[in-house]
Amino acid sequence: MDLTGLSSKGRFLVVLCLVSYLYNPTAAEGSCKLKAKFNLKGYKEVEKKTVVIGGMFPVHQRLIDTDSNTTIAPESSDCEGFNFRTFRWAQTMLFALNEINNRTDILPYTDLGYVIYDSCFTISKAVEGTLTFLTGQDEAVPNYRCGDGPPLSALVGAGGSDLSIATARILGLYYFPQMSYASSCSVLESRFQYPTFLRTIPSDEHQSVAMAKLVLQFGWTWVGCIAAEDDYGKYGIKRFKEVVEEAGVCISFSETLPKVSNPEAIERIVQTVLDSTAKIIVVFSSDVDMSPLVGELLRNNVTNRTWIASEAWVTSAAISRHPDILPVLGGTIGFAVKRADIPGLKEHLLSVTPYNDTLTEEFWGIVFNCTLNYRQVLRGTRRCTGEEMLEKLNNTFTDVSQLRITYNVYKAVYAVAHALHNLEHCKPGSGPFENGTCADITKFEPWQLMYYLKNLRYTVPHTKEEIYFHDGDVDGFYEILNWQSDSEGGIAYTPIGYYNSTAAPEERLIINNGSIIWNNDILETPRSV
Ligand code: TCR
Repeated sequence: MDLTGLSSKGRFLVVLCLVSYLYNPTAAEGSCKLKAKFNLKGYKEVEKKTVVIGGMFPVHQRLIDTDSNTTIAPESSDCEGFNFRTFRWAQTMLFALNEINNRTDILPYTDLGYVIYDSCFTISKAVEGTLTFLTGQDEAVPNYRCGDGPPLSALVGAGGSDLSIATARILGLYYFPQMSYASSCSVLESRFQYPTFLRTIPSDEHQSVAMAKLVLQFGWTWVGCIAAEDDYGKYGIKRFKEVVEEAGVCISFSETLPKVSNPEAIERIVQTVLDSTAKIIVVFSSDVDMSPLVGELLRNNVTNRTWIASEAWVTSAAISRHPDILPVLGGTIGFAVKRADIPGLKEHLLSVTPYNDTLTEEFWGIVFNCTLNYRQVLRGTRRCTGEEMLEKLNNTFTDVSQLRITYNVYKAVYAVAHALHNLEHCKPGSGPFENGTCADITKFEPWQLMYYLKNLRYTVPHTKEEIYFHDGDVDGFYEILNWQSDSEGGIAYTPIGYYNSTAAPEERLIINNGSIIWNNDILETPRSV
């Protein structure tokens, strides 16, 4: 995509900051100038009536291990492990901004610019990005809004709950709004702790209860639990256990998936699974943390188990597209957030070129196994022509069949845009602030935008879903999916029911038992022992 295409109204701002700037505390001292070093499109001289939205996406999966010796000045670490799924999320934010900037009914007099950071699935990167965003500097020097650029509106992000918990603490200090698309942990419900946090993904309170109800509905009384070593895993599984244990279910084992590579720990977990008589195993984890376990399960050919998936891995191609996955994870049942079709998104994703920014350059090199960097060409890597065709690839990035978190990103960007629109179209005299005053879109305060976000009600384009927040949260709705074999021997995510937290208690969990196919193509409900 051509970033300059973002502006239909002639004025806009594009700042794309990335991961890899250096941390150099002395250089930033006392300076309030935005340094263009890693702003990929540069910082266009700002005209009035541009508002900047921040975005944060875990595009890389981890930090590169750096030397901890202190004989040289420390630098901010680089990241590795490019993730196609989360890169799609980041591109969806650009797509939504582009769509909004082209519309004449939302923010007709204002353009939305953006700054996007890569949180690298790492808390320190998320904090660094937040400080950089707030301060408007390449270096994270806490000096809120020292720049004289356009007003900042909200941060869309940051990815996993552990990251958002950290960024929400900083943003909360300034009463600065954060709109999350994937951070579902129940602790983020607390407006006392996180006063300016909102999200388009339901709280896991609903998911944990829904999972527990599912286990009880099938009459299972003996289950194993595995959770990632982060807030998502820990709190998700804790609440699940509370509910099932109260109903008399026993927990056979409770294991934790390590955050950093630890093959021995994974082998131990697989041994526990093999040694246990429990046939039902609940896994609360992201696909990234779960992947090593899946590899080990495949190596040991662990079959005859029924896996219960949390939202973060239930539609993950990184897991379900493993060759030979069917005998091991076929029959899995899991919870997924709402899916949508977003017209135009596929075309946008296919229009990405290697020259957009450093992320697209890296992406291109990885998907086409080539490089645009002449030094690497000298070292023997094939040179990219730039004419390679994304259409020809069957890739997670361009796969738009399961737009779920992607849809949440889309909703989050629209939420911020609608709130800004309402702020801009306030009528002086009948405004919400003191003596009926309004905020000024060219220089509003974060708490003023927060007012509009809290009281927002809007309809999402195309899907016509109506969104509003109760104290920052949305209703708990999940589709329940079953992993069945598709015509090519891969996995199809077949819907078998849903969970709706707003229905009457006995009508919340609806499952069509007849449509489930269990592990090893069995039609009969498995027993828990
Ligand atoms: N909430 C998780 C993170 C997460 C995620 C995902 C990560 C969710 N869904 C899909 C990668 C892919 C749901 C959290 O930490 O809150």
